[in-house]
Amino acid sequence: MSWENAKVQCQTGEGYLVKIENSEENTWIKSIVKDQMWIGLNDRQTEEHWVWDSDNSTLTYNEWSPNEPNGGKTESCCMFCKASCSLSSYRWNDAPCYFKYGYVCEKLL
Ligand SMILES: [Ca+2]
Ligand SMILES: [Ca+2]
Repeated sequence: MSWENAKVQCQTGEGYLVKIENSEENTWIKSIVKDQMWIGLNDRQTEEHWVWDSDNSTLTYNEWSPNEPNGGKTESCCMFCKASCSLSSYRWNDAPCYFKYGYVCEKLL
């Protein structure tokens, strides 16, 4: 589904699109990623100002794919990609927010 729909879907479960704060969390999430999936990172408000949707915080860690983000104003939502980015393991890519991917929610217990 689209990034926006994924966001709503996470909120319905009282969570949010995942916020990745460090390499340990990133590695753990990659271990459960099965397909291309949205995460909470986006620059929808201000181009090239990437924030996590859950709390509007900026990046403390990133694992962008080489040459990403590259989409300018046409790509403002972040997802895990592998084959479509010609990679052998998942890394981050900016993509058009209306593209339909899976998604990773996070919920505080
Ligand atoms: Ca963008
Ligand atoms: Ca991109």
